[in-house]
Amino acid sequence: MAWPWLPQLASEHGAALDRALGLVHVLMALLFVGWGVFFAYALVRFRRKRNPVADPRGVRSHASTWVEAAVAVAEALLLVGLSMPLWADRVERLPPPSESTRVRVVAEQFAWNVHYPGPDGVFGRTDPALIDATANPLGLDRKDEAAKDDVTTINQLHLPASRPALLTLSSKDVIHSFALQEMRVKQDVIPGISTDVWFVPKVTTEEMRARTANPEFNYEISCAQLCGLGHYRMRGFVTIHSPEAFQAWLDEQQAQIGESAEDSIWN
Ligand SMILES: [Cu+2]
Repeated sequence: MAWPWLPQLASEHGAALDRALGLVHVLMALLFVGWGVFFAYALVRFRRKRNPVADPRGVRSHASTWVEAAVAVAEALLLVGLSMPLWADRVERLPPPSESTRVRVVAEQFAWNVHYPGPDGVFGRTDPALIDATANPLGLDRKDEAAKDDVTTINQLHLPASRPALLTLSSKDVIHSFALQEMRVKQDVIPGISTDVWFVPKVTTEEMRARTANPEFNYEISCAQLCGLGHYRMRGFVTIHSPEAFQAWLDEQQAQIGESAEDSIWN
């Protein structure tokens, strides 16, 4: 079931979230119409002219009890049958790191710092003392063995399609919120806490450009939490590649580290 008012969908779990969202709205619409009709009925049926004397016994039928029970059952089904399994799938059943693309994303006013572990699969050491706002916003210690092959970017997240992306989010300053609307991902980023978030991108940037007939289309990371004066420009970009193109991008980044290491201030 696709709801025409929702943004394009590009992740594996998104369809189930959209379905739950739609069903909750359908139930709420039914309740809204039901209560509205009942209100209008009560205004006419119990008007003063027709009921000069109040009836102390009130309602005699049990219809309203049954309707209330039906609403409660529907709400319980939506919560326990639909929403809780979806939530558990997001937060309890993380994919194994060995089968995922692992990325650290560190939010700050007003940018997204992206950190890949490189071919060794180990994130290099970071140290707040090494942070330099322009040259080394992550405080990555390039002297650490595990850090030598690490790739970092600012506001540019690259991921391969059809493989779980396992992101670890943290913040350098205030509360931000990491939102990828086409992936149906939104997670608050809290200073002092690392939060894992995962999804499987299914549609590459190229495919989405074709689907939307918009050659300029880009997936965006938006900050969904008002985080300061520059909040509006806290915007990153996500490129979803085919697996081969992603590897090519990583290799290219890798080669650049080699070049810049020669005149690097950290060596
Ligand atoms: Cu922010």
